[in-house]
Amino acid sequence: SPQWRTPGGFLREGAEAVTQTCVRRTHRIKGSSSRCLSSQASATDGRARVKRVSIEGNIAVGKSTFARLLQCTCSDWEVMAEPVSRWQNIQSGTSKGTPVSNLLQMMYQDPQRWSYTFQTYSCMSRLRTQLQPPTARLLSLEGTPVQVYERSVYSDRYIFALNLYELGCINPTEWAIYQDWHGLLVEQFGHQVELEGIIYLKAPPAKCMERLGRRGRAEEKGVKLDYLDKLHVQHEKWLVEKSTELHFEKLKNIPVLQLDASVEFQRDTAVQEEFVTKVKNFFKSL
Ligand code: DCM
Ligand code: MG
Repeated sequence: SPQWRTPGGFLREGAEAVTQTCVRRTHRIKGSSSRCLSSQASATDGRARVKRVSIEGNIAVGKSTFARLLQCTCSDWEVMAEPVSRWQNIQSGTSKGTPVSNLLQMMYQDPQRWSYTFQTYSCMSRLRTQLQPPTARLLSLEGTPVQVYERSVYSDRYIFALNLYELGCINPTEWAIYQDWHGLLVEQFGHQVELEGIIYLKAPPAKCMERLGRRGRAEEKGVKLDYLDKLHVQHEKWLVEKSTELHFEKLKNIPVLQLDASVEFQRDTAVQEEFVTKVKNFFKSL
C-alpha cells in the first residue's frame, strides 16, 4: 500500500542489523517525506487514543538503531525519523528537486554564521513531522497505538539551540528571536505537538564518540568529544536533574524512561528484549 512507500532518508542513514530484518517485514519506518493518507476527520476522532513519545539522546548514541528496533517489534508503533537528509540537502524554494546546499555541513564548518539558520530550519522541519496526523491504520488499531519520534521540537530548543547559545555560536539577539518564535509555534500548535512521554537513551559521551566515528557521517568529522560532553550535560539537566528552565507546562512533568545505551544493543538480542519489555510497560503506563 502506498502508505508504506518511501522510508525517506531514514534507511539511507546506514543499513544496520535491525534494518535488515525490518525491511523484510511489512511495516517500515515512516520517513519524514512519506505522506499520511488518513483523512483529517478520522484523524481527529481517534487521535486522542494515540500516544506520542520521543526518543532523546546524544549524537550517535543509537537513536536510529533503537527506532528501527521499535518499528520492527510492534505494528502498533509508528516511528517517525529525524529529517536529517533534508538538512543535508536544502532544496531550492522555486524549483523543487534542485539541491542548493548542505546546511548540516555549513553549521559544523562555520557555527557562528550558520547555527541560528540551522536551528531554525531543523525545528521547522521537525514541526512539520510532528504535525503529521497518525495514519488511518494506526487510528484503527485496538491496542495501544503509539507515534514515536526521533527527537522533538523540545530537544531542538533545550538541548541544541540552548547549547549553541551557551557556546556563543548563537548570539543573544538570535537566541531571543529563536525563543520567541519557538514559544509561539509550540503554543499555537498546542496539543498537536505535545508528547506523553520521553525515552532517554543514555551513554557516556566517549561511547557516542566511538559510534560517531564508526557511522562516519562526513559532516560530523570535526565533532569533538568536548561537544558531546556538553550535549550530554544538557540532556542530564533537562531529563534527569530537571534543572533546565522549561516554558511549556506539560513538559515539566512528562514521564521519562531512561535506558542504558552504553551496551552494544544493536547486536545483543537479550538487551533488545529487555529494552522492548521496558518500553511496553512504559507505554502502558502513559
Ligand atoms: N542536530 C543539531 N541540532 C538539532 C538537531 C540535530 O545540530 N536541533 C545535529 C546533530 C547531529 C545530527 O543533527 O549531527 C543528527 O544526528 P543524530 O540523530 O545522530 O544525533
Ligand atoms: Mg540518528
